[in-house]
Amino acid sequence: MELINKNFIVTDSDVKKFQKEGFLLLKGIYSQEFVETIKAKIDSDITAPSDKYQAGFSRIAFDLFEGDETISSLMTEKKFREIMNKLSGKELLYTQGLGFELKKNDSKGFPWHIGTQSFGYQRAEDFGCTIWTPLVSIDNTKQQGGMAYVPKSKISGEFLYDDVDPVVFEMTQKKIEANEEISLEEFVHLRDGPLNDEAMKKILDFYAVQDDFELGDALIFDKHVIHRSVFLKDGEIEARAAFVMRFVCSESKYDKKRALNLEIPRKHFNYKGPTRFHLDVCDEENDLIKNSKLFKDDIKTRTLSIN
Ligand SMILES: O=C(O)CCC(=O)C(=O)O
Ligand SMILES: [Fe+2]
Repeated sequence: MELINKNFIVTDSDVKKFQKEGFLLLKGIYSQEFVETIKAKIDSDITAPSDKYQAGFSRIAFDLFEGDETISSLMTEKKFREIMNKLSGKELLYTQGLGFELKKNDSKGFPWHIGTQSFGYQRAEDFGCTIWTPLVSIDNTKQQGGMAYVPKSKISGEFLYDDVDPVVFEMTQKKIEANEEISLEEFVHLRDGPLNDEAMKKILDFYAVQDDFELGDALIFDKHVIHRSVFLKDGEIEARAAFVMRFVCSESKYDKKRALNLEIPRKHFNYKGPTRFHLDVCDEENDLIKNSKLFKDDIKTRTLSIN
């Protein structure tokens, strides 16, 4: 099967744009066959969310398509590796596949956020990025249902990894230890508020970009890009699923404290997280993520080396 379209190219100005803004529309990157294959497979793998944070979706999945042949073929395809290497300027490591589904007229998806969960096992300074692929076409003049994202040259989400996330979890832990009253709603507000309280939301909405997508198009965005789901309005399309792949720089190291932080609210409020990946991927602070026991059988496939 042809996975990447033969005609797809990354220009030097694409690279510049991606480096500056943190995201890039990959117009027609995938073959129709690839998209159809993923679309058919994803349907049986995504399920109703368990976690408060994923409740905005009708169905989700983390750690999707482990060992899947189509994904392995994509990761080992020369052209795909060259594209990823050229855009990021780095050797990348494929970490996780995810699925998110919005049901029309119903699912809110995620408000403005960064990858607190998906990049929450990696040091703040290490590079990470996502390829987001919608499995229906997205028309912003009609039903919408895509994503909105803010150029990091305007507002970067770096301060959330560096400052806000660590203190929100620390503050929650301290309140719990001091037996102070903290409700789940309050925690959710501490986590979502910095990007979604009134003035910040207004600023982000003002600078937001929303692309249209045809089948075969995808969006690459790095972990500093602040983004949100866009509501799927009434219309012909019943639901919008998206397939998501996460990548980290192959020299990334484990941030154990950040990973364990994610468990603080889950333990206290007694709800289940969507994945154990951040807990199982490494054991010790600063372990190289590429040496993970989770990757021991397929590290060559996951490492997008171009040599
Ligand atoms: O598909 C969506 O609406 C959200 C996806 C997202 O936030 C992500 O891939 O990081
Ligand atoms: Fe996200």
